[in-house]
Amino acid sequence: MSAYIVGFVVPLVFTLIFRNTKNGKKRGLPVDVGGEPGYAIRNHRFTSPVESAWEGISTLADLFELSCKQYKDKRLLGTRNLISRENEVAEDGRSFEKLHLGDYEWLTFGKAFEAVCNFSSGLAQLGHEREERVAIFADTREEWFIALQGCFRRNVTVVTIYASLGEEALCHSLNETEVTTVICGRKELKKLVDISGQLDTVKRVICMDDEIPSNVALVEGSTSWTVTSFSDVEKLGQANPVDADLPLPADVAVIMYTSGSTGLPKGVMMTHGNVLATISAVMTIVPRIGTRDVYLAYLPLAHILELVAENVMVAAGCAIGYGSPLTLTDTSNKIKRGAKGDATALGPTLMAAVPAILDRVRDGVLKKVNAKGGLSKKLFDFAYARRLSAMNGSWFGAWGLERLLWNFLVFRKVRVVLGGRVRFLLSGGAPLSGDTQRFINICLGAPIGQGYGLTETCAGGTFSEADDTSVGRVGAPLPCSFIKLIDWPEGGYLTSNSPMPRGEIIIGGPNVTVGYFKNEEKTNEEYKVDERGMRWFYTGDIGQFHADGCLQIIDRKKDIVKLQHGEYVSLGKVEAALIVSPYVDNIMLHADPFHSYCVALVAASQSTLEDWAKSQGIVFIDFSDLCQKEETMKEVHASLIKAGKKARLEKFEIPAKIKLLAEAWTPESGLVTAALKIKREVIRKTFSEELSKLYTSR
Ligand SMILES: *[C@@H]1O[C@H](CO)[C@@H](O)[C@H](O)[C@H]1NC(C)=O
Ligand SMILES: *[C@@H]1O[C@H](CO)[C@@H](O)[C@H](O)[C@H]1NC(C)=O
Ligand SMILES: *[C@@H]1O[C@H](CO)[C@@H](O)[C@H](O)[C@H]1NC(C)=O
Ligand SMILES: CC(=O)N[C@H]1CO[C@H](CO)[C@@H](O)[C@@H]1O
Repeated sequence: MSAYIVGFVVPLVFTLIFRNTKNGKKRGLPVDVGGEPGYAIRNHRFTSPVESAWEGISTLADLFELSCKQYKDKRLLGTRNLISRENEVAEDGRSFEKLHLGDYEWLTFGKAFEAVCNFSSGLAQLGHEREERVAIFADTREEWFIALQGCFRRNVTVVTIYASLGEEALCHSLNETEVTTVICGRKELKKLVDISGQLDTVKRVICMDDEIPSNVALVEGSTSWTVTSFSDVEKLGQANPVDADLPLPADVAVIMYTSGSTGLPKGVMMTHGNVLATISAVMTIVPRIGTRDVYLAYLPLAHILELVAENVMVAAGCAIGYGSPLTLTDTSNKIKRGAKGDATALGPTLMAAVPAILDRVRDGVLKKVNAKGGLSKKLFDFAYARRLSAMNGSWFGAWGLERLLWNFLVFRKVRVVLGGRVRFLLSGGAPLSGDTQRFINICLGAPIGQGYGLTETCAGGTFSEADDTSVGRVGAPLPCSFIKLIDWPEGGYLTSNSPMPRGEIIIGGPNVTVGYFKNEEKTNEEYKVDERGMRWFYTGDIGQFHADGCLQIIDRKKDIVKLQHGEYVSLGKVEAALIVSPYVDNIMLHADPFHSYCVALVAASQSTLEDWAKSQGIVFIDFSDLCQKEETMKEVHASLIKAGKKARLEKFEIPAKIKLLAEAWTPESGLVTAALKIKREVIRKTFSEELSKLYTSR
């Protein structure tokens, strides 16, 4: 996954807002709700929260079966066949695995349904009891989805775990949920074997790859695990069919472990009803979604955004082609030179992305344009400026001859990077910067729907409508959610603030999950049921409502620190302002109530810093050496101060001292979450020495 880290997710974005004042369309409307006093908004089209968009359908298993019957011979799940695996040796002697992948091979809805039934029967035949839980621990792929639906047909709760999760967190989640069957890929199986001594409840492993790693034989001898390949489970089920044992809406479908920003991961329990509500709501926001659409699936399915997105595609009769972040485009790291990336091979019309990926697409395009230089750069810049000023009106109003011309001359080549057919992008996981949103809008010619939601609310929350051309906001409430702002006087955020009501965001509706697994205390802290029976989740995020009912995230409660002299510093806000420095790959601001100033840890951007050093004639052994140098630190610090001033930060908000780190922060290193948000507690602990040095040294 390391390829998807280069960019950075801005935790909070304070961007300029281009308001679309011409059409005064109200996207969210005030609503009267129970519970704590506050300012609540609902979706403009639905007066009460949507629970299911389909008559008589109340679980994910029902929905899948309905779609499979309806779209029978249409293609549903596609996977590329592997032509060859090669090792390429780079100049520095390191070797990289490169894949040569062929075309997509498809399962129709009908065949996918058979595969799901077979797997479901096979699971029962292996001896997995209904009350026991299954864990899926793997990268996104076809078998993941089949296994998920197979479990649903037997009312088996699925525990989902990020493939990049560390050992401790992995043990914790498997232990806590007493999982008996783990479904994983070959790579994850190796990890599992390493910790087999600590897993008391696991009895069976189903490996999605047919070749089973060699160290497994050892474990099979010393533990009671049985390891079966996925295809054998399907065969077993096909030969010995077992009747379905369907769940009810209130049964727990998934326990999703989220790599929280602090401590051990928490398991969020979501019922079939919860997930169905979000799916029903998301169906309404993707314009004209239908059987002609093709969706490229590559984000982790262990993330609620992807899980909901794929189920939406099934419900709408779309085709889902699987890919991975490392093979996404023709120039992706793992693609053999000259071979096709996933997007080129599939030609998707719909994609989901996290801001980090979109930032990378943008940086990649700009790099190419700058490298070409000369006339073609001038042309690009000119076309971009023309389109930007045209877009300042309405998105749909921006048709016309000139647009066609620029698209043909300039942007067509950019569009080809993602296959050339993308017509709608769904972005979630973290706020997208306004710059990137505009860039993607213009270069891809496709609107981006930006969502705000949490695992705890089953990704339900808000979503920006396709015709909303503003940037920096996350849209109006989804049809399945009510959004309420409540006062947070300590932080100075009140619903009586003008010009906009502000406060802590709480989310209510049928989408709000039932709570944390085996953690009643935490559940009672963050979830509340009001006197009218509605469940609310307290997000800890601070937002404000615009006049048209759209939400903007402006801060986060626990990221605000009071300095020695009483000034409040919002860590996320400052980080978002400073990360624009070209030398910064990632940054964590640290404020301490016992000091009057802030300090920062900076994961430095290797390419820009090395370029700078070369231009200055600075000699260095390696990047880590360069990061230690006084003059490098000064240069980066100066650039941070400049960025801070530009964003009108107060003096006390700009770090007085910084430490440059040569190593990038990746999910594998545990310093950022799989959604690429920084994990403050972990980073603080890892670099506690560096931090205290920053405060003690002169
Ligand atoms: C589904 O499984 C759960 C947990 O084992 C159980 O409590 C529930 O009654 C089951 N639902 C049905 C419809 O059997
Ligand atoms: C899981 O449980 C086993 C036995 O109960 C214990 O030895 C192990 O330390 C536990 N691991 C974690 C991460 O809690
Ligand atoms: C968009 O229009 C507003 C006023 O209508 C103007 O202030 C702003 O600079 C414009 N932005 C661009 C990128 O043209
Ligand atoms: C599981 C859950 O939270 N269900 C709630 C869904 O929302 C309705 C009201 O819209 C509540 O009555 C349910 O309790």
